[in-house]
Amino acid sequence: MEFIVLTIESTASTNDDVKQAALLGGPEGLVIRAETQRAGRGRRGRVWESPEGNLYASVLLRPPFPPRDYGKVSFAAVLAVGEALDSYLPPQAIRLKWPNDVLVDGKKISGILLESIEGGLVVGIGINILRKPEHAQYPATCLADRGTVAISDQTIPAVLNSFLSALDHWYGLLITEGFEPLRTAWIARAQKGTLRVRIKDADIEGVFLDLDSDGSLYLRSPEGTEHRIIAGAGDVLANEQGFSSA
Ligand code: BT5
Repeated sequence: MEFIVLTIESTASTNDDVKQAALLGGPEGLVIRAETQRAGRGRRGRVWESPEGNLYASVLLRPPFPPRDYGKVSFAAVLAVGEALDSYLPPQAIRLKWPNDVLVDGKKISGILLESIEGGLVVGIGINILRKPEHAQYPATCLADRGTVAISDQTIPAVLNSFLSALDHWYGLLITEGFEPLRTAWIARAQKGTLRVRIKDADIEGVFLDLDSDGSLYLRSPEGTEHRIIAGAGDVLANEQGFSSA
């Protein structure tokens, strides 16, 4: 895929900018990156803190498959973030947490927000490079805290470029071969152990068992019951390190 990257200084949310460009007929592969966001957002209306020094970008995709399968693209994006960060962190430091978190030593370094639009999908990523929220509800980290490579002016564009080539790879594979190769790669890097998931008003705690062929999570509760949590239906609240993302 051909990516066209536009970099702007400040915006409300790069996801909104790409959505607007999509409505005007923007091409697949359009990427808008901002140095800072005034109204960066996470899932379900949560705030994504977006000070200068980090990566904030959104990519426009026009998947050749039906919207019911769009959720699988978040696994392509998560795998791509993991790979983009690999060369900056100690081996094994990165873990992928269901459904769409990237953790370093159990702390959140990145967030992914997928929003579908008529005829397309906006994939927004935030990666903490120099700054992390000091008072986040849950532990957060940034590359500068944990990285093994010095950060320079070139780090943000370089991380974005690696992310885009890895996204191209995993998204391409999803189109040509289906979800299975992504499922296998995701499980290999997954945060396992005990997770807690909120479904509507109830919390379910359990040990990670598997990822289903549609991206759903299988957990076994302490009483031995197996639960299947459909991607998008629940948020993982905590694992044994006490990390929460909801
Ligand atoms: C996410 O939401 O993790 C998705 C974040 C997506 C951000 C990108 S930036 C480019 C594009 N434009 C946007 O407006 N958004 C996308 P969620 O899983 O709901 O996590 C949000 C929670 O993470 C918050 O409630 C905080 O607890 C925490 N948080 C906020 N800012 C953070 C940061 N910079 N680093 C780590 N954690 C953060």
